[in-house]
Amino acid sequence: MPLTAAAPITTLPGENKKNIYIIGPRASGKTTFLAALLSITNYSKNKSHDRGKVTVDTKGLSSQLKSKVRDSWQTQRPLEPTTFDSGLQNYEFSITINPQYKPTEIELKAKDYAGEFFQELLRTDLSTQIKPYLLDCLKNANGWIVLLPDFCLQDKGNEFTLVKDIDAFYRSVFHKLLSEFPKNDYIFSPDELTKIQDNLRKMRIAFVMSKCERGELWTRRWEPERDLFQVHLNNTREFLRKNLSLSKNQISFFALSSFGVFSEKDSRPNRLNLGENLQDGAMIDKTEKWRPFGLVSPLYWIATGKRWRDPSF
Ligand SMILES: Nc1nc2c(ncn2[C@@H]2O[C@H](COP(=O)(O)OP(=O)(O)OP(=O)(O)O)[C@@H](O)[C@H]2O)c(=O)[nH]1
Ligand SMILES: [Mg+2]
Repeated sequence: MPLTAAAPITTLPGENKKNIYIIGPRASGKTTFLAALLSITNYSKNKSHDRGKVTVDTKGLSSQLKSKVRDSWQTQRPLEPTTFDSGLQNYEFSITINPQYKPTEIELKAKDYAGEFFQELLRTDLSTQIKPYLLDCLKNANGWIVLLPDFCLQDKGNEFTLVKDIDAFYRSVFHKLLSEFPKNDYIFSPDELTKIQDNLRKMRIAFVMSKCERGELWTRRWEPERDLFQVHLNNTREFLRKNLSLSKNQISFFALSSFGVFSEKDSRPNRLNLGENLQDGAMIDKTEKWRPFGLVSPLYWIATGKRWRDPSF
């Protein structure tokens, strides 16, 4: 007799089926984060404590992405930047927390935006290519995961250059994205604006400092709003907290490293720099010692409104 799949078990009401948008500047680690998250099941099994094991069930495109990043780590060849040219993929997967004991299942559809989006928002002549992506993420998202490294790259023709004042850059992007565009009747129709406003009252936004395995960030990862954002990106943090009509509990701050450090005792980054400059990117150094930090926390918070008990996850 063919086996039928069990219905999703959900212990918290309303948290299944979430549309998540992963947004951030070029090379902030968005695609790597998503692929790392999709690969977390085995790591979770081996984690020494048994508070909240996690399994991630991938299918179709999400399973392809997982393999692509594994290949890139094994061959130490970096991923290609994501582009809008061929349209964006919708990665579907589910996360089950505590599979043996009181399981909570969250089903997700994630869209991995190209970093180009972030930069395009600041142009006065917003390109027609960007508008549908802008509308989509403002109107249909349950949550955004916004990856912000404490250094930031932008496209300049064929090369990436470092943005000098990143705090001001991030602040202007969020001003456009969350304050100006949702009122702009030149870009959006009245019906679109109503839907955007409705969604902005409910949506949760996780602001995540990525690549935090670096020594000066790593020790500050437990209190990310106070010890990372207030220290490195305080104008942006103040703007998000004080100048937007989003309520306090719609915004939260996190720390993340898709690579992590070697071990609890050896906090050297498990990272290989690919050149002398930050622009050259980095690779995981020893895949067999992989211990990512903070992959599940932002998703769990978006889905449930609660902080995940183990912030290292
Ligand atoms: N140090 C460090 N580097 C990382 C981490 N995650 C990703 N990277 C590196 O950052 C670079 C960009 O990673 P991607 O995942 O392609 O970044 P992205 O945000 O998807 O970039 P776009 O698609 O261009 O917008 C690559 O060299 C990655 O290996 C991390 O946790 N730590
Ligand atoms: Mg990408």
